[in-house]
Amino acid sequence: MRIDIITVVPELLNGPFSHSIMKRAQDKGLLSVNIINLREYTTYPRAQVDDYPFGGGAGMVMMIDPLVNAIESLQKSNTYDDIIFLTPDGETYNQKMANALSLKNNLLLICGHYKGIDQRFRDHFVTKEISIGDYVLSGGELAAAVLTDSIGRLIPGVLNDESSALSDSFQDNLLAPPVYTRPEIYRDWKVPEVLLSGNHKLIDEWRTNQSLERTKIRRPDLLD
Ligand code: 6GU
Repeated sequence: MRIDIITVVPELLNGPFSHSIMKRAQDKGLLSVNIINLREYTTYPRAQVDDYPFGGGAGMVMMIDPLVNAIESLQKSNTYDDIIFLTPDGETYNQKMANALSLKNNLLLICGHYKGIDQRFRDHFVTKEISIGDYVLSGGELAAAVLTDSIGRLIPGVLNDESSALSDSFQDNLLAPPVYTRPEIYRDWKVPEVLLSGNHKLIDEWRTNQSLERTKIRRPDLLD
């Protein structure tokens, strides 16, 4: 799978994919992440990519032409399944969307900045608009990192234990159960007996119950 990300702050995306699971996914050749600097595609002086809004008002607006230049250049060698604009007024992201996107081959993510981007770009190029929650970030980069990580880890072969993505919180609309490791007793806090029993039927039942209880208390909306 290939994920291309267009940004005006490429430095922000240096870290998130260079470590841990995202690094392994790329080393294994299962995921390729390409950061594209929008300023390389502008024809305006001083690498300008934004301008004042028509009609006035606060903030700057990202111009359509650098974005179209970048996309059309990328499209010479790529066909995108989706062109996704990261924006706080997009559809709220969730695990179901991550699952669906992990089945695609080529995604292009566009990071917004300033007051937003020219609406004509959204109307004519963007195929999906996604927000990662009801709060405002300074730009779409952190959201693009969230999408890339959550999608990348679902690609078959990326996680060592294939089943471990299936037991994540949200995969069955339930939160994950509590987990424990050594030591068996720390201070006077003991690991639940059932987990030491070796009885996998009982352990599975306990985990399912814990998941249900946790979900009821913390996220009853998931059970509706
Ligand atoms: Cl995708 N972008 C920005 N700027 N803020 C956000 C967001 C995206 N999702 C939640 N807040």
